[in-house]
Amino acid sequence: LTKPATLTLSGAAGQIGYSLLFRVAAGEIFGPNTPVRLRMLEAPQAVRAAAGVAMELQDAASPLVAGIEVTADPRVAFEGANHAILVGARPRTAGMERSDLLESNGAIFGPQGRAINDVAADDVRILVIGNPANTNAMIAAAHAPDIPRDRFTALTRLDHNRAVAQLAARTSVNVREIRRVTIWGNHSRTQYPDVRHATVAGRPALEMVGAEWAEGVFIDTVAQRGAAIIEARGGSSVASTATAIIDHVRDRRFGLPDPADWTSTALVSDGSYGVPEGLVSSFPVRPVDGNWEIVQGLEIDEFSRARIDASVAELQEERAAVADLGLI
Ligand code: NAX
Repeated sequence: LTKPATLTLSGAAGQIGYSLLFRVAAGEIFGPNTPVRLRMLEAPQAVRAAAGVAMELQDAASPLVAGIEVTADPRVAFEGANHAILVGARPRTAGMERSDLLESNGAIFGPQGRAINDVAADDVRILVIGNPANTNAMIAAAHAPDIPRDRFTALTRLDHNRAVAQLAARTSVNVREIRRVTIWGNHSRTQYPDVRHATVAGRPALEMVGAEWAEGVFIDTVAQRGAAIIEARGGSSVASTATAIIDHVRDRRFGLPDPADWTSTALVSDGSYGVPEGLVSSFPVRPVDGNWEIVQGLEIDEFSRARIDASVAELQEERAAVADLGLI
């Protein structure tokens, strides 16, 4: 066995936490040779529920679990953390103004960013799931000046996986035949799922599916999948989100099954593809030495440009709103 990894999960008593923690304990992220210390961060009113989940985790008797701690204090939770997975957020409720939503999330992600900055391990990587995920990641990064920007990501792997699955279903192939799909922009309805560089069993995807589907039904299905699941299931995506979190962290550590492929994550823009620096936007990425690197040099046609710009415009509005509120 190697040295244990320390993973801090916020929102640990929530639905995604309940699905994710048991899979981490079973070795799905770090493999069978790396023990994990689990730190469960919750809001004070849910600490008791988190302690109940911790009891169940103990009862799973996983040989890979090197410790379980429950706390409501970010400075305790992130102490020595190698992986910070930030699920806990203030959800949007009926009638809530966007500024209220951003403000209450600022009150969560600002202090958590500061705590990560001060007490996490030197190699900490941060993945934000709680919505609005991109902007919450930007807020956390703004409060963690000592941590390199490229450590901060927001999850768009679920959108990516949804896009891969839709393309595979449309072309009647196994998902393993799909390469080079991209999610651009915000984890929201404005996102741009892009198959223009994608291949299906080595053939250009666009030729196989046609522009009408790729620019219409495909984009709508992927971008509105979360809403479709809420409508059908009566609750938001939980197990598929846990799968996407596992895929994201595992692939960054261990690499993609095909190194010529890429995946998607939202990260702090360095200005690539005309996305203003500092916005947390989704890009095509590959893991390089444990960090995500943006795949460079892809040709962006007029259709893609307009779709990327539209989603980036939404991110810019969110940034302006949190700047007005003094959150960054
Ligand atoms: P739940 O409401 O079941 O769980 C959230 C948990 O976070 C609760 O237990 C709550 O007590 C906790 N929490 C609230 N404030 C906290 C704080 N300051 N510190 C620590 N914990 C805190 O929601 P769940 O289904 O688990 O989803 C959580 C988040 O994931 C939501 O914001 C949701 O919008 C987001 N999603 C993001 C996705 C993505 O692809 N990026 C997809 C799925 C999901 O909808």
